[in-house]
Amino acid sequence: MDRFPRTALTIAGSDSGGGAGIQADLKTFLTCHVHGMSAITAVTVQNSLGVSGFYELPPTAVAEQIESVATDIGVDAAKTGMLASAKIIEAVAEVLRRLQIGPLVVDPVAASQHGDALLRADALEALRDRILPLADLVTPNIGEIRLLTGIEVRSDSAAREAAHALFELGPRNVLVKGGHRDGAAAIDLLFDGTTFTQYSAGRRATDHTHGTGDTLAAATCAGLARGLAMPAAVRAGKEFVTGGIDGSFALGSGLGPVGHFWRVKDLDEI
Ligand code: PXL
Repeated sequence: MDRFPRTALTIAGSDSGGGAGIQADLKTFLTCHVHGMSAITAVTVQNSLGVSGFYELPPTAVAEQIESVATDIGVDAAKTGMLASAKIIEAVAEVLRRLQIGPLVVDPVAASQHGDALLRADALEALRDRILPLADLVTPNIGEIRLLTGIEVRSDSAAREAAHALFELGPRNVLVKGGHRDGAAAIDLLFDGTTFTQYSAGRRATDHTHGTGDTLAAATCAGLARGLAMPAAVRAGKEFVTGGIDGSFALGSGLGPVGHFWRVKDLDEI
């Protein structure tokens, strides 16, 4: 390894409540031992009760942040989260492509856990056509799969059908997340166009799951930045988010966040 630590870039929205978005990504990067960098796409106004609004950055400001860090510091892996609008998506896709930034994890964020929109309705097509073909991994939940493919994932066979349909949209790997499905286990399915790999974790009885999707994608991105192959990076991501859900906690009067510091040692001594 020529340089330590490795670097990871998140291209995402700010969550003022600190549980999801850029804030979740940077905390995850830290605990997964990579140097985290950020290109902010939008600033949400939110707390544990939901998102009451968001302010987009100009698309050029988003692209310039990416170009600035990529051309000086270097990016060992990147991830996208909330991309907000078609114009931001176009600017992000252009710079990612031109500077050949990757490996790239795409979390196709469309809405918050409360159901508040984080992607404008007219931006879905741009996400599908401009960003997914650049992805080394796309990590949709069942709601995002419905939006992107029209497939309703209620069974294992539908999960496989969705994986095939998403793969046809251009990413090198697809992770169909089962966290929002029923069942005793939260099963995620990785598909590389040929082989399926299953990742299972017992379902946790908690409502405090704000930021789980971001955390899984960021931890997987950190694994890729550190040189792990895709199946091992996803395993590391799943392990990290499962520990985070075990360590999640109530905060405010709504949905509490994933506990990002569960792997930090000696907390009592600080
Ligand atoms: O968890 C998806 C997500 C991504 N990005 C931002 C968010 C959320 C959920 O609330 O606020 C900025």
